[in-house]
Amino acid sequence: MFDKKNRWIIVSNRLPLEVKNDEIIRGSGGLITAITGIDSANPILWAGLVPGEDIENDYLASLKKLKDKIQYHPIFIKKKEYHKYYNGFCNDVLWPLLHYETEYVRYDLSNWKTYIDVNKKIARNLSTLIAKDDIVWIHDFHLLLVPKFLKKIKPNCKIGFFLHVPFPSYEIFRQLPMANHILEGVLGADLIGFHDYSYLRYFVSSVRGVLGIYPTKMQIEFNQHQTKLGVFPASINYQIFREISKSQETALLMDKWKQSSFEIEKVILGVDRLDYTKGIDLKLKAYEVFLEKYPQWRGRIQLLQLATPTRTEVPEYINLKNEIDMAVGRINGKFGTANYVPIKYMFNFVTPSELAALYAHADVLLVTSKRDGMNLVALEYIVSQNNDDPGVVILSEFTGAVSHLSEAISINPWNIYETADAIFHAINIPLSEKARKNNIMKKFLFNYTATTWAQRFMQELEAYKVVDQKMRHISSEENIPLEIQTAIKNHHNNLLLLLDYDGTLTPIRSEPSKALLTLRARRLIHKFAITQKVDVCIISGRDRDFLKRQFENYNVYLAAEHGAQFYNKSKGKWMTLVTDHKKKWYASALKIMLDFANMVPSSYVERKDYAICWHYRNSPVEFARYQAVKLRNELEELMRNYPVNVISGKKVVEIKDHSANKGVFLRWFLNRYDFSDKAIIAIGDDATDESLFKELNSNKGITIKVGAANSAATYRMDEHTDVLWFLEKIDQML
Ligand code: GDG
Repeated sequence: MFDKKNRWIIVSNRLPLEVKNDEIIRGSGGLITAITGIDSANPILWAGLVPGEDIENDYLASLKKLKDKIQYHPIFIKKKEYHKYYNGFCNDVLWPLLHYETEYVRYDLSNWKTYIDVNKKIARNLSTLIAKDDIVWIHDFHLLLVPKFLKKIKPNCKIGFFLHVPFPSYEIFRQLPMANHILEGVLGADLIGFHDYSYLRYFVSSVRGVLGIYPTKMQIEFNQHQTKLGVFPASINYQIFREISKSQETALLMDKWKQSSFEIEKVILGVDRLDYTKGIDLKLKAYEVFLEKYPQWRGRIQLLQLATPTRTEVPEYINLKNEIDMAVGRINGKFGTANYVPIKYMFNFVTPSELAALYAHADVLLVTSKRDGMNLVALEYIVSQNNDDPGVVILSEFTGAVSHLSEAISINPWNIYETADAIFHAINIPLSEKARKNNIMKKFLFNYTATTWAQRFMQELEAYKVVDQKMRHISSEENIPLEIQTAIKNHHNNLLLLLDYDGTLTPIRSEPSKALLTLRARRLIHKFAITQKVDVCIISGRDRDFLKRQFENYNVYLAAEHGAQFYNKSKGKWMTLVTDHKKKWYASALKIMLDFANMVPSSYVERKDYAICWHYRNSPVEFARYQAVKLRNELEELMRNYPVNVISGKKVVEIKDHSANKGVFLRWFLNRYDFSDKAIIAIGDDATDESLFKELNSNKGITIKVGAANSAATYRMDEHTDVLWFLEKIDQML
């Protein structure tokens, strides 16, 4: 069981509360139903955006008056910014794409930028709220980048993410131009939850295809951070729906409904937001087919469709509304009589009691969603049924709910003939069978409530072991940590800088030959190199020719191939530090690697003096990754008696002399030269820098890791641009 004291910070796009004329109004929708249904012993703080100008004071004053178990934390945002982020990106790009409706997608670069900014803003705002044992649970596609931004600021905080909508297949998702950013963003979470296993599977295949990462089991490792995946179907608060359905108000409303339609024997109900994903058009077509095929039911059956308004100002939605209005009019015109209206259609919101009355009144609930993450309406309908005469659910197979509502009649909504027959079947099911079906599903929902959903998710999140990041964060938004400043001052500004190259002094490029120093970096290194007090040593996996070209005229030490070769700046000479075993393994390893280079398009072999690399960063991901595993196995098998290491890096397999190691090099370097009067700082970004950090930590040096991954270093920075900022700051100090 989990700790009931921990506060849950729930984050969603909007807060579920709006202030109108000094009054707080609660919103509706699936996400709100699921979250407000949670009855938890843990204190909950719900954070979300509140768009509007100059509304802070009124909103906060109204919130103060609100009596609620949940605490609310509004994040205020200007309407214009909200519009670009919410309508411009969430609803014009993500919503249709995630629901397979790619023809509705409208890209606009500036809206994407606003989406990034707003996600960043939310993460920053949250970071000021989060206390030590808080657990953060972020909801839905509006906030896909928040996990990454928040993890950066709060690496020790447990962050969960839940997707309320479907995750589409890779072939759809890959169309998204910013697919990689979206995946990288959400992978900042420690746990990602989906309604259905199929969504999880598609997510995994997209991670594989887009990012080229191979997840193991239910876990993904990205940037050395582990993200767990899980299936947690959302649910509703059983008690609340039971209570409303049994209330007097609901009973009165139901009587009213019955009186107004006393000649109708069967009522088919539809409750959907008027959205193209909900398939109301297909429902109407199927109902029309039903009335054609089963004329005996004309005059005796009615479709009661509640379509709640959504995005009413958007052209696509206006068109959709016109289309539905016309179809309803046409069917009513075709089959209606002076006493009979085949479709009762409401484009409106109803109160919870009115909704409960509709649920209780209807004989069949018809859900024809083209895609629907879950569909809570189906769950609400089941729970609201009267035991004496329960109704039947016809449920689209494209909803998440279909996986656990075992007794619903499952249909493919595109097959309108099948749906028409399903209606006929549903209204003819004997009472005992309807009761049996309803009991099974009701029992399931009695035990599996919104609280169970949240507890299961949070339990799993709490069990997640956040790798204890004791590393202190160095950020260009603050100053250089005092301990570093003191260490430099204590050594009278004498300093030895040990700097990795790729990913530290330059960004990682898809073509390694293009990873060159910027002018800013060159100037800095030059400035350090001419100072008597500062020594610089570049320690890289690159070969000596490359380093020579890059640092030709600088007075710096160079360690090439992870320290296999060393350039002594005072003597202007290179020396080899590893024993030359090369003759024994080099030629056969090269032959194997060249074979792989011939086999995998755009892959190539880089020959160094004491190492060989097979690079596949520009090759077809799946195929190359598969071959990389094969190559590694083959090299390990065939070279097992030689003094070599085979390592897999970022889209590279490398075989190298085992004594070429940055830690080993550093030990030699510090023994050979006397740096005891200098403060020593090492900065690096990849796995090969870890041995260097460990060695330097035991020599009381300062070690700095670039990137979010766990590391032996004492400090960490976010990216290579922070390294340049840091070095400039040091330069100013000297
Ligand atoms: C998203 C996903 C997923 C509707 N009209 C009225 C009203 N409602 C309430 C219903 C229900 C909710 O809104 C609709 O929930 P759904 O789950 O059916 O759909 P979305 O809003 O699209 O929700 C969905 C859900 O998130 C949860 O994860 O299931 O797939 O798209 O609770 O009762 N409530 C009131 N008046 C109305 O007129 N009072």
